[in-house]
Amino acid sequence: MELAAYLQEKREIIDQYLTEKLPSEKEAPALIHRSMRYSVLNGGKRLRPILTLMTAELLGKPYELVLPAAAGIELIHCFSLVHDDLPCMDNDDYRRGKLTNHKVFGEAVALLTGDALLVLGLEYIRQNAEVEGVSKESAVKAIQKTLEMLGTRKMLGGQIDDINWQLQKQSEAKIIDIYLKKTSALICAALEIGGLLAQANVGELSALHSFGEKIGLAFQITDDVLDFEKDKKSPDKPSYPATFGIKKSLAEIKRYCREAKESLSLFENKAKYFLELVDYVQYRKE
Ligand code: GRG
Repeated sequence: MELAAYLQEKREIIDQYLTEKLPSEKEAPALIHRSMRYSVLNGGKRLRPILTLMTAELLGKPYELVLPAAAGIELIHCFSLVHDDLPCMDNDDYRRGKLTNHKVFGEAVALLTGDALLVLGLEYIRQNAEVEGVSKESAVKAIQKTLEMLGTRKMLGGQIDDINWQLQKQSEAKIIDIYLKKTSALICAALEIGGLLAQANVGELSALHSFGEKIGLAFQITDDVLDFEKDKKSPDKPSYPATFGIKKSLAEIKRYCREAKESLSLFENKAKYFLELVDYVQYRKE
């Protein structure tokens, strides 16, 4: 199967799971449930949960083994986007081509929607312990890994550094540190919980972590290049391309993509879709 068809198939699996499992808009308190569904069922690429499903398959297990956890990771991603868009953070009006949550529901509801998605995301990951074939021990490890990747030393820490990023030039090492935390950490969680639930060994887990860090960096710099090219006139938001220029950014994306591929060498040709996904990240235009 071609990568595009594979991604589409997996995206539909995630979308169907979330559509069925998220609390209905009719269930009280209806407002928060409507708002949660608004910010989840809105056409995201589902890259992170797809990585969780892909990891199970890479390890020779069916994707069903990790489906609740994959959906949980997507809810946590959606939570981070709702909060990131708030006026007190990035103050964005649009997300996934639609008005941001706070533009539709107001700031108080958006804040609580993010909270609700985080809590429910963690709950879905916990529910993966009930899937047949998953050991309790690996389920606990998956929850631990998720919490580790969300805390102040990882994703939350990256976001606080990002919002305090002043207009003055930051060192390259500092910018990379911020990207590793705010973007790579959740991608690493997506991969590593897939690995833990599917009984990956220590070497495989470490390869998945390294892949997540590199692909996360390439993904975030590409995201910033696309933003920068769209809105060159207002580089009010500091970023890698705003600091180091497009040419260096593209060279670094290429390097991180090459290193991401190298991280998976122990999986040999089983990692075919992962390697093709790296090319997709390197050349994506949206
Ligand atoms: C973890 C407790 C805790 C707090 C989170 C708000 C926040 C703190 C972090 C935000 C981090 C953030 C928004 C990083 C940007 C990551 C990024 C490149 C998002 C875009 O991802 P895509 O392109 O989006 O995969 P879609 O819409 O396709 O899902």
